[in-house]
Parts: sequence; structure tokens; C-alpha cells
Amino acid sequence: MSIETSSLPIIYSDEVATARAAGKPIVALESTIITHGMPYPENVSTALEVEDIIRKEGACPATIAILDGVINVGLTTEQVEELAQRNDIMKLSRADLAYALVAGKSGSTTVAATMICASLAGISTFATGGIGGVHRGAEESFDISADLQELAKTPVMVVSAGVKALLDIPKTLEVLETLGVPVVGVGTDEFPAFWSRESGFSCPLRLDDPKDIASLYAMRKALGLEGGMIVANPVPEADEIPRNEMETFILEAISEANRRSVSGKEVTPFVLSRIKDLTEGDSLVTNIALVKNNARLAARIAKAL
Ligand code: PSU
Ligand code: MN
Repeated sequence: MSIETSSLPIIYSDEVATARAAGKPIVALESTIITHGMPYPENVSTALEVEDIIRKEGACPATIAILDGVINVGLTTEQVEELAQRNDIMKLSRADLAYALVAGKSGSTTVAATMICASLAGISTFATGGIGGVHRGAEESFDISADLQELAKTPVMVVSAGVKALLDIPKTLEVLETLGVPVVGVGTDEFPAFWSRESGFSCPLRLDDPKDIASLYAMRKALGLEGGMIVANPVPEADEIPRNEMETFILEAISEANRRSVSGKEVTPFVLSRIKDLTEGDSLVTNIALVKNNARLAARIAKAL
């Protein structure tokens, strides 16, 4: 533990440093999706392809992770490869981010931790797959993702395909409303359910133009409102798995998690991986498609900002 607590251990990749100096739009990307969200080698190919989509749109990608106690904003291909293959990487959120820095650990950043690091780096736009939320059965388990509180506090726009349908979607929407987090649908009146375009619940707000989304973010800042926003971008029709089809697999995966007493941070990775097996890989194909779709929109919003 040799890191001075008074100075912030943060470094930028050459690409991100150059973009910052030039005032070029930057899009943050999380790394938990690489270490805990997708299997190898799809996690690597997806991470690198998502970065390329952002570059093609004229913005700079900044994948964020903690490597040996240092916040890295922007990773090299080698660093992504290494993260994706190691199995000793912590899954970091608000509660343990500082611990990893002080203890010199390596960890991937969840939506919450990525928002914190992006905000420190002055990045306002972030693309992911789906944010964490209120788990089904939360009235017993109390399992509510720290991502929701982070959205209430940290001024970063998170582009996501709604929330994973394995969560309790109406409870998640209720908590977001309580916390004062705008949930903005793009091209839809319905809140999307990750693998499916529809959840059966409507989206509180709607804006279809990236410019308007950027204006909403600016208006919240002007009003002095803290916190971020959710930009809910449904998976493209060609890639979706319909809701009723997914529900069978979700119920099966959750009941298996309960039987095996999976809890805490392990729940989301366990259920995602079981769903992938139950769908014979189809859920992963959809997951990859929706992340790419979110990256494209995030780049457009970052440019408009
Ligand atoms: N979206 C995905 N795959 C993931 C995640 C999101 O497509 O693996 C991760 C994100 O990092 C999110 C985390 O912050 O799952 C939520 O974990 P939990 O439910 O334990 O808070
Ligand atoms: Mn949890």
C-alpha cells in the first residue's frame, strides 16, 4: 500500500489524453461487462468493437478499469485482453473503489464506479448494456444495485438498453423516480427490457434526438440538479429476443441462483451466465448487439454536448 492518499491515482491512455487536450467528445465505457458480464473471448472482441464504433462516430472511447491500484481512463488492447482473461479481478462499485486504490488491487468498474471515475475525468457520457436495479425478491434480499444511488448523485448520462429483465422493472422505475433520476426513452414510449424492446411498462420521458438529450443534461446542470440520467435505448428489432420467450429462461436462472444461495455481487454475473447457457448463446448475441447500439447513440450525444 504505497499510494499516497492525498493524490488521486488516475492515468489516461494516450488516446484519451489527446482527446482531452483537443476538447474532443469522449464516451466512457465500463469494464465489469468485460470481467463479469460476458465470457472470454466474446468479452474482448465486444469491448474492442464497441470502442471502434465510438471512433467511427467521431468520438473517443475511454474504457475504465482499476489496474494495480490506479484508475485507468482508456485501456490499450493488451490491457483489455489481460483483464478479460484474469479471474482475480474485483467487481468494484462505490463501496469498494477506494479500497482497491489503497490496497493496490485490480478491479473492473460497474456502472456506479465507472460513473464516479468518468466524472473525475470530466466525461459526461457513458455507454453500457444495462444498469443494475432492484432485484426480484428485493423485499426479502434487500438487493438493490448501487447503480441507482449513483445515478442520483453523479452527473453522468448512462446510455443503456433499459434494465436487465431479470430485475424487478416496476420497482426499479419507482426507485429511480424517488431518487429524481430522469429516465428518457429514445425512439420509444416503452421502457426497454435489455434483451427485449418491451417491458410492459412505459418510459417516463421521451426524446428521440441526441441534441435534445444533450440539452436536457445541460438544463439539469443549469438548474443545479445533481445526478445523472438514464438514456433508455431499445435493442434493435432484428436482434431482440421477445419478452415472453426470455421470461422462461429468466425464471429458471433465478430459481437456480436461489437454490444455490448465490447472493450479493455474484447474483448478476451468475444469472447472466445461466441465461446465456439456457438460450444456447442467443442472449449473448443480443447483449453484444445492444451494447454496440448504445455505444453509437452515446457517441452522438457526446458530440451534441
Ligand atoms: N450490463 C451488462 N452486463 C453487466 C453489467 C451491466 O450488459 O455485467 C454489470 C454492470 O457493471 C452493472 C452491474 O453495474 O452489472 C450491476 O451489478 P449489481 O447488480 O451487482 O449491482
Ligand atoms: Mn446487488
